[in-house]
Amino acid sequence: MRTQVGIVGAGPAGLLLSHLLARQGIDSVVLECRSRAYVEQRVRAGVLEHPTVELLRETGLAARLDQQGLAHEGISLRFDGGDHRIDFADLVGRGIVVYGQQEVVKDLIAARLADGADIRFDVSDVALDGITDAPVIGFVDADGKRRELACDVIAGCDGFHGISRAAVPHTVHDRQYPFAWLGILAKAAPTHHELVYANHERGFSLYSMRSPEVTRLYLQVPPDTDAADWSEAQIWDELAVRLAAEGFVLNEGPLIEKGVTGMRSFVAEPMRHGRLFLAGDAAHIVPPTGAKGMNLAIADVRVLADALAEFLRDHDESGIDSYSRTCLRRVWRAEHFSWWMTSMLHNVDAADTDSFTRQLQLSQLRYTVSSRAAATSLAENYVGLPHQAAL
Ligand code: RFL
Ligand code: PHB
Repeated sequence: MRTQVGIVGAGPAGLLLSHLLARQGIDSVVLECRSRAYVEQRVRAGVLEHPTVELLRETGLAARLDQQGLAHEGISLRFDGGDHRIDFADLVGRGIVVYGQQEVVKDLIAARLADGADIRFDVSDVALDGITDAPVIGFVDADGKRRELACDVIAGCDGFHGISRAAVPHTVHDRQYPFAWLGILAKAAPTHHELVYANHERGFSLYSMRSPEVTRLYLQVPPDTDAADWSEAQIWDELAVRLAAEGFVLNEGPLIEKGVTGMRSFVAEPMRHGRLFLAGDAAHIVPPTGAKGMNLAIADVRVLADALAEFLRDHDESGIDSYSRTCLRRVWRAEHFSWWMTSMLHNVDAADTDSFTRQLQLSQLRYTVSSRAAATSLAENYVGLPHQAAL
């Protein structure tokens, strides 16, 4: 088998890269170790930044997004018993769209298959070879046969637990947080039309949604929490306490999903070795508080698709040579924003609610909601800095 770009991983990064390359006349094959049903059902991100939405529109991927996505023009920060809206439309003239990551993945798979793309699900034993000059990806296909895919370049879009990162000699920047998120998806109509980020002395809580029928909610929990330890009743009681605000009603409903997500900041530098390029979670992770993970994966592959097209079509290496540097500037902006939101909103010291850290958090929150300059900074980062911005 031979292709121009061998892509490992059919998450948002790998699938969008394949789509963007095809638009520039470049062939690719996508290898995914999970089944199609699994990647289409995996519940993850929900917030699409403005530049992400624009890119999906420009590249013909937004038909369902424009019908079903929920356009939001702000978020609320809730703390100290008060609710404070950050008005994105007023502050920066742009908003976000709430649309599940698995819906983006479904749209991408449908578009690629309609275009005759070669996406192989259920592959195993993926191994990368010849990275410095003549790349070959070895794998066992769904039918059990061992195959080799020769390619001009490899894109490692295989997420945080993939195999690609290990093939790039890199330096790691890593921070783990002393808490996790217990997330639920509930068949309950949202009662509030925007996201609520709540700083509460019992811990952070986030109110989000997926559709007019489905609410998505999160609770800060200790990092070693087993989701099974929380009954439905306990979850609803705790959410009611942490999200409480005047006039706020929480609709309860049966749970569709329940899981615990760890919190981590992680960057591997550089994002390229020879003819292997890392993109998305394979190279970097942010804690979910800033809603940046999928958006960063999408920004990476936009840069990568252009760089690879120039290289493969015009033999111009300038884009592939600057790929890692260009992406890492945006990555570090998102790392900072996500760390900042996380630090401001979580209870880092459950034993001592009068601590120095707690007072700093409350001061930062009061400043953020009362100063137009501070609120604008949050809004500009949250809705997403333009892909072309000098960062
Ligand atoms: P993915 O989505 O992990 O896809 C990688 C794919 O590679 C496959 N794979 C392999 N395939 C072949 N061979 C191997 N050896 C392989 N190893 C792995 C995997 O099966 C998978 O299909 O990475 P990608 O494409 O870089 O996309 C990144 C995003 O998925 C991630 O950043 C976001 O989900 C993070 N995230 C959020 N991002 C946002 O932008 N906004 C949000 O609101 C948001 N909320 C979240 C989140 C992540 C969460 N969790 C569960 C981690 C909320 C949560 C709870
Ligand atoms: C979500 O809806 O899943 C979501 C929203 C905002 C975040 C993280 C997750 O910051």
